[in-house]
Amino acid sequence: MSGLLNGQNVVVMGIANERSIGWGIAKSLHAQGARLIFTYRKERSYEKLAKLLAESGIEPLLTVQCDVSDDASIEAAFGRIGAEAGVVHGVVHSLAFADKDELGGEYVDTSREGYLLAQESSAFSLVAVAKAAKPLMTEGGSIVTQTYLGAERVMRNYNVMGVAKAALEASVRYLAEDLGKYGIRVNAVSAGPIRTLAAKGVSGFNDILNTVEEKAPLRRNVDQSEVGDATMFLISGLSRGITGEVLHVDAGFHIIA
Ligand code: NDP
Ligand code: N5H
Repeated sequence: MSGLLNGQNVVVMGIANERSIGWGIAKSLHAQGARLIFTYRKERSYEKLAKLLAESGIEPLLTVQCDVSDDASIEAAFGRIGAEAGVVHGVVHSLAFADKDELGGEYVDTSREGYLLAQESSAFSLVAVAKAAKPLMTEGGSIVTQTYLGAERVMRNYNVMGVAKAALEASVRYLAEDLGKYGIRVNAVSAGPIRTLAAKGVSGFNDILNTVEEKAPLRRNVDQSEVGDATMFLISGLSRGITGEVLHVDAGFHIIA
């Protein structure tokens, strides 16, 4: 089968279940012939992922645990990836975390602990992963992360995560400069709201979806397959001239005042 990613080893981090954006991305990468390596944190996520892979007939090159808030875990995971895959061509960072208590009320009330947890899990994790992947990306390649409009604008309740995503997007630019000389590109996809586990229990999520449907140029929301295809494009050589970019996959919502 001919695909844009034949012979390419791509690491996908952050699948919790069938709704995960990471799963949409994995399907798009698989459709283009990529060899996939998965990382997960919780055993529960591993079980869900194993079932999804079996159901969809995707055979992973490797599945390995990686908690991005733990340096030793990142080192061990990428050590195994290096040993089993040799070269890595792509990395998809599709994970974030903030304490639920920080995702409501006023940003001014953010705790030191909550701020640091969101930054460590959601922004520094990209830096740590890029550092660990770099020695394996000997043929050049592409790193793609997932962000949200709350990095650029004040969105109700997004609070500490908005500030973490702003750091994530700035990290994309600094990493793009550092890694460009090795032929490694670094970009972000800024997705519109999608109902996933991370979004679960968010009060007013329906209102957010309705606002997008009403105001976005395309008058609808986006889904995981659309974010998956855009991420696949950024992983593939079709985007070879693009780095340090934040690509909005949001039905155009971000252009509307
Ligand atoms: P999911 O809940 O499906 O995925 C979140 C993932 O983050 C889980 O797989 C979780 O793994 C992982 N994770 C959290 N903390 C850690 C950690 N310390 N180490 C390793 N993995 C961790 O949600 P989404 O698919 O929605 O989220 C994926 C990305 O997309 C996130 O960056 C999110 O901010 C972003 N995004 C989401 C939007 C949306 O509307 N859903 C919109 C724009 C961006 P585990 O459960 O195993 O801990
Ligand atoms: C403006 C909004 C609504 C406010 C929502 C904020 C969502 C923030 C995302 C973070 C990642 C959610 C989060 O960490 C939830 C955890 O505290 C609890 N959940 C979990 O532990 C589950 C089990 C695991 C799988 O979740 C994680 N993260 O590991 C933003 C929304 C319109 C769009 C959105 C939902 C953006 C985004 O960044 O995800």
